[in-house]
Amino acid sequence: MYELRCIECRERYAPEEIIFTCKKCNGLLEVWMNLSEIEVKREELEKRMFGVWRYREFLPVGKKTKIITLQEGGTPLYKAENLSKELGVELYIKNEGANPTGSFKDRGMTLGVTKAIELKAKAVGCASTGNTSASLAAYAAKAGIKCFVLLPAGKIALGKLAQAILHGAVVIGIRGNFDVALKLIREASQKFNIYLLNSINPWRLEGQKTEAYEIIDQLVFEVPDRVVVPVGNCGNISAIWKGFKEFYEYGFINELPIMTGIQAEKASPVVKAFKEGKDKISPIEKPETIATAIRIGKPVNAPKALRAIRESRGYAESCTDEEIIEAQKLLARKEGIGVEPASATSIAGVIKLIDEGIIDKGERVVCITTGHALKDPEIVFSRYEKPIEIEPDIEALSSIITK
Ligand code: AN7
Repeated sequence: MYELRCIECRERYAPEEIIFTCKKCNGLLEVWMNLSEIEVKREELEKRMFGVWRYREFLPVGKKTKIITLQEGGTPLYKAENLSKELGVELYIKNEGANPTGSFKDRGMTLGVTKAIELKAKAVGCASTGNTSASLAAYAAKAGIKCFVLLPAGKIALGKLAQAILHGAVVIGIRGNFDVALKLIREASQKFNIYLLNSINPWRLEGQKTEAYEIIDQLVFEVPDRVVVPVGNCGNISAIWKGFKEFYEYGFINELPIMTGIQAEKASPVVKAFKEGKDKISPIEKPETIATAIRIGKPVNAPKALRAIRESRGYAESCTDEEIIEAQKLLARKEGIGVEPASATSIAGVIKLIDEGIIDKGERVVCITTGHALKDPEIVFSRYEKPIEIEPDIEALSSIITK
């Protein structure tokens, strides 16, 4: 049994209702699952294919529902041995770039688009800084349903834009930022019966909570000290925390990790609210960062993220664009893991928090890297060394090799 509940006033709503905020108090909604009805053993889970649907009993879809899946999840958890030595912590990387469309959004979309079909929606839509649109476009294609995506014009990394076009979404550039685009699609989704699949949709987050389940699985049911997550619209960190809490409540684990959210300096309303001890963020009207995925000034799920951070006795910090690029380079060149700038904020955050004494030596830290490096090739061309071009003779080549 599952239903929707308001996180503020606890009002309940039936799962069939298409609703994204509480009718009484306008609070955010979350899916409540009756975990006491679930009966599944660890050994049973371990027999199944590794990925989102391994945890079928914990996912709120009807028993007979047809699942729209691209075999998402099941991403690697790397032990970052070189960086661990350098930083003095036990560092793991949960590489969400290894998902079908190259980001963690796929976990949400398998659930969200399955729900859309269950609710007999004829079209789906989202606003996006890029990855959400790429993912939704692919899952809508698989489901055979129409897809509208609204993107801040000129501010989308090239790979993501290409994916949305490739998978046949109706791609609409908005002359404004993500926050403006989200407001517009929320209005349009009501007016035109488009099923909204931004992370304000609580069903989508149910797919993303499997990031936590998988980390526990991969650490052989041990709990890391800390999980570090790049934060934009605040859906993912909230979903991951919910996943850990559910495995705790179910009895699979008996402790919880510290949640740590990292934002880009000029798009960091959550960090500001956290440091000022506030429950609500003050929106940033003109967020700016090279990490375009998290160029968000009014994160809709901020109340959930702030709770996740507080409940877990966690922390929030921001990093500059320079620190983000340095971290991206470090991960690429010390560990062979290519991630997009937004993802590198988690590494940049760890480095900063070690310096600040927030992260202790020897801590077991899991960084979520949310999207693949190929999403944003332009950043590499503009911020890294240029390739060398020479005449095809051995003299010219020698001078480079022996330099
Ligand atoms: C690579 O695609 O918001 O805090 O519209 O693409 O759950 O928003 C992307 C977000 C981190 C932040 N890393 O996650 C979108 C969008 C990457 C991302 C985030 C995003 P949330």
